[in-house]
Formats: sequence, structure tokens, C-alpha cells
Amino acid sequence: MKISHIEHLGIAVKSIEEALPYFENVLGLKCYNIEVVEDQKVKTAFLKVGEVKLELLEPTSPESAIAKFIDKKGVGLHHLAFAVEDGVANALAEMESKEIRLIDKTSRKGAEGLRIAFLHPKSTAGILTELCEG
Ligand code: CMX
Repeated sequence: MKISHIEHLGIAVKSIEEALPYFENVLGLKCYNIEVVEDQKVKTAFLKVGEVKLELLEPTSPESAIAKFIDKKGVGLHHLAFAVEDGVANALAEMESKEIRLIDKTSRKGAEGLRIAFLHPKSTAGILTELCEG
């Protein structure tokens, strides 16, 4: 697996509307896309910092992984997403062969239409890790 760059950092927030003024008005970043990812029960807002994106994640249901994360750990950094050059399916096969625990056994469509898959934080140094097509 070859990681080309950090694709994005996922940040759990209670409300995108309430969090965005900090990122836009204080930090001077620009939100270029807001979308709901139905199957993940999240609303996402994307901002760019150079080539790296920030993904603000607001739960749309108490069943959302983000709602559970906020209840347990509070708002803040939720996951780290790496872009992989040779496809997410190949990367997953390699991770499995290295006994990394897969949350997604196969890649699926994530925000912005990218193929993605998550690795379990218990086998990735405590950091929920996402692999994205590069
Ligand atoms: N970062 C680090 N550790 C995390 C974590 C996170 N984001 N979320 C949960 N954990 C930890 C918990 O604190 C818990 O640790 P302890 O046992 O030490 O208390 C452990 O992981 C829980 O593991 P679990 O019981 O297997 O799973 P949970 O029901 O808590 O769910 C997780 C956690 C990561 C498996 C689940 O949130 C998941 O499948 N995430 C992937 C999908 C996702 O996050 N979607 C939202 C974003 C979608 C998008 O970006 O579009």
C-alpha cells in the first residue's frame, strides 16, 4: 500500500452551523461543500487547508457513529483519512494480511463520492483510520 497524502481529517461537531464561523471567520478557511451521507447518518462540511481537507461531521441521528463518539469522548478529532495510490481494495487486502482489524471488509462510497474504508482504532494506534482512493 502506498499512502500519497493525508486526504482529510474528520472532526466531530454537534452543529456544523455553530462550528463553521470559527473555521471560516476566525481561521479564514472556506467551506466548499456540505452534504448528507445518509448511510452514515452524518452531515458533512468540507474545507480546504492547502491540499488537505477538514471534514466537519455532525450527527443526523442518535444512532450515528458520530453521536456515539460525542457522547463518549466529546467533540474533536474523530478520524484520520489517508489517500492510497493503488486502490482501497488492494490496501484492505494488505491491511488484513497484516492483521489489522477492518471495519469495512470492502470499499464503499463515502462523502464526495470517493471509495473509502475504515480500519478499527483498536488496531491502528488508537486513531480511527480511513483509507480513501487517491
Ligand atoms: N477514535 C478512536 N477510538 C474510538 C473512536 C474514534 N473515532 N470511536 C470509538 N473509539 C473507541 C471507543 O472509545 C472504544 O474504546 P474502549 O473500548 O477503550 O472504550 C472502542 O473504540 C469501541 O469499539 P467498538 O465497541 O468496536 O465500537 P463502537 O460501537 O464504539 O464504534 C467504531 C466505534 C470506530 C467501530 C465506529 O464508530 C465505526 O464503525 N466507525 C466507522 C464509520 C464512521 O466513523 N462513520 C462516521 C464518519 C463518516 C464519514 O466520514 O463520512
